[in-house]
Amino acid sequence: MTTGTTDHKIDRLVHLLVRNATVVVPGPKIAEEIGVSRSTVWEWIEKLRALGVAIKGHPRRGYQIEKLPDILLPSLVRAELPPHAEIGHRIIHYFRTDSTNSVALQLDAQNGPHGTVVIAEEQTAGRGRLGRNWYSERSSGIYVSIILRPPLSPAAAPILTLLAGVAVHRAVSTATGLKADIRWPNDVLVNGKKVCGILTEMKAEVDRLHMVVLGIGINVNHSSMPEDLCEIATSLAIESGRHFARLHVLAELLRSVERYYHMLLKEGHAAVVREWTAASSYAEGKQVQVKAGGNEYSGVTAGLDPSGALKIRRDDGRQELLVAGEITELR
Ligand code: BT5
Repeated sequence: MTTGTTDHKIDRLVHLLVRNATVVVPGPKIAEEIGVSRSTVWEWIEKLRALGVAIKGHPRRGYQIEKLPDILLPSLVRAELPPHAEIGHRIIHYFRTDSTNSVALQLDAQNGPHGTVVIAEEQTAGRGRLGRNWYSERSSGIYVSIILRPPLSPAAAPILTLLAGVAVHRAVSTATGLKADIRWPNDVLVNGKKVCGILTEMKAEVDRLHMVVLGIGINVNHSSMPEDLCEIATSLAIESGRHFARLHVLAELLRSVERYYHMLLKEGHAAVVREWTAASSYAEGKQVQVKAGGNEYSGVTAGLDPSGALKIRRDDGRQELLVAGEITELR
């Protein structure tokens, strides 16, 4: 259980125990059903226990799962999605990998069709924008990359980043009841601190997008953040004092991405811009410091243009249209 994709037989083992949660399932029956030896079943049960999955029992009597494990195994995630879901119809799971975005970008159309989702319990080299790092503590956060193959031109890429922000915003609000905010272009905040970052990457030709990878990292159950991040970052658990089933938050997120993706295809960019504007306190009238293309200045936000770029009225009176860059609130 280190770097390779998760053995689908482990997925089946957990699924079998979850399906039979009310009874003790005999070891030999498990071994037969998933096609491995009894000693392998025992070994895997031990590994799963080490990962915090509560399983009662022993090799002779059998095993019983005590509660739904908070591991984002494909069969458990799919069970939370509608039967005909596009996003998540194919799920690739790792206990540990370098970066789910790097994995997703390597998949061709056959192995990573539209809607494929790559998930890791832990990333050893999680990436932010511009070569920055994403802190990816094991089993505390959601580290997921969603592959889209939209019938759109590369010019639509920024709107897909905003779409991801809107989807996370909604999923976090629905799953936790916390009040979330979006800081342009892609940070989801709770109480002014970052709980989620989004890294959109793509493969494209001049006029055609081959693939867009929406990489989403959400801090869910971290009980504290590392010292260098705690001023700017937080988790859903820290802000609410509660523990959340990552499985539910992730399922909510995948449903939400699907919903907004269809909204984009049906109603166009304006619908995403509208949703983003409604969800973000940064859309209009926010006093901000801007860093973009080597420049730094302050100003007030003045809404999104139809492509998703952010309008800024600078303090020196000039107007700017931000397509990339960073903004921070001036208090
Ligand atoms: C982002 O970059 O916010 C995009 C992060 C995307 C992460 C996901 S996880 C799944 C997928 N696979 C990947 O490899 N990546 C994606 P950016 O706007 O550049 O912000 C990075 C900055 O946020 C860092 O320089 C830190 O200051 C801060 N940061 C790092 N880890 C954080 C965390 N876990 N929570 C909040 N802030 C963090």
